[in-house]
Amino acid sequence: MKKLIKEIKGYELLDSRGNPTVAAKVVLNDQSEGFALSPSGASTGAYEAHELRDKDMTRFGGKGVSEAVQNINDKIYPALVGSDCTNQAKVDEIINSLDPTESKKVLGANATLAVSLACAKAAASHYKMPLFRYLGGVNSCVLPRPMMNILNGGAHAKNNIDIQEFMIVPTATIPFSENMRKCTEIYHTLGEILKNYDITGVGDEGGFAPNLKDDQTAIELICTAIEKAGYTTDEFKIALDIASSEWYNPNDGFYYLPKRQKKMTASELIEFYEDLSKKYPIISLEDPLAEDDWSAWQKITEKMGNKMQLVGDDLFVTNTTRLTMGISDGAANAILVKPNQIGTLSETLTVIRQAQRNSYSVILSHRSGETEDTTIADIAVATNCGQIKTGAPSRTDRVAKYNRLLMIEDLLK
Ligand code: 2PG
Ligand code: MG
Repeated sequence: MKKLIKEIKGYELLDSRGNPTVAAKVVLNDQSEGFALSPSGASTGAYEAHELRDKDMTRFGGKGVSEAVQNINDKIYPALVGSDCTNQAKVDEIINSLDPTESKKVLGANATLAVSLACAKAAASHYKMPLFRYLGGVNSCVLPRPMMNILNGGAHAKNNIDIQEFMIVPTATIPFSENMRKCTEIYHTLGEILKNYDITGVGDEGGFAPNLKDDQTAIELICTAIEKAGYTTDEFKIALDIASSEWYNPNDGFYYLPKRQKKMTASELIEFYEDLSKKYPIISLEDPLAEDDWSAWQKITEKMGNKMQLVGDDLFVTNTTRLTMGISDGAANAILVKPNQIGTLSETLTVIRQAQRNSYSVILSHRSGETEDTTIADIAVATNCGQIKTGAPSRTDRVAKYNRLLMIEDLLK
């Protein structure tokens, strides 16, 4: 049969930070091919699936992925050869059956994801379909609103800003290309404004990385950029990824902001967010509280959940078990979806369905260490999730996803 898997090969390639990453090629009997790369995070959640690194200090400072690549060639390939590539659920079930651990510790989620996505791409190519169409069928029609990260801090930049991501979000849902044009204009306007500041270049996701008086100043400068570019804060809102798990000490329950050297309680943080949301046009807060601070998450959801998108990234790690806890505890009202946090396409699609059934918003997301792989753009359209987070309009690893969406928009016309 033409759609059976004939060959799988793993590769050790590089990501946008110059660290090794896993890629996989899947070839079918009819010579259709799929190729995919896994990304990698800097501010990873404690409950993410396991990213397998060699820890051999004589190669890439210990970050090599040759073992994960070997797992593809020696374990996954023999198990999948001859399987029907168009049965994604079965493919992913076979991959998962090779690893008895919940977190994919044996194979590495970087190995499993690359193969899982490459299978889907080979199947799409077999049917001569764009990936989003293969995954979503005729119902794939919604281009996502970009949550564009134009100012970087936290673990993604060497400046003095503690909040990790400052994003602009258009309130208009369509057209995608117009939203992109306007967001890009605001990005460049911000760049002009920041020429008068102490700027350290750009961060991992292509956003500017200035040193500023405080984190609030970043929000003020972005509001100025929106207006200077000719738009209003009714047309463009602000979203923040606080990435506060990076600040949290589970032993004493305090949050330590490393750059400002500030110590805060969860209640003080919630007050700070309430205050910010009164002053600025903020519509979305990601990881405002830490992955283990469930009671504080419940509190913020109760207080702010009816007027604000509260996004669980480290909190949910694209995992149905953690999302189930959030749903039953009333924690957050949105989920960030990163396929490499869970390690297969099927599990990614399952958590998206679970979120959508339970009225949690879904945002497809890149990682801070990215590649030219654009699969998240296709998944966003396939699932009609409506929002994507994939960095600034700067650096090819970020722009590749936006360009893919521009091409999908054209295809859908
Ligand atoms: C996040 C991501 C992507 P990282 O925290 O949302 O922006 O960062 O990949 O470093 O976890
Ligand atoms: Mg995050």
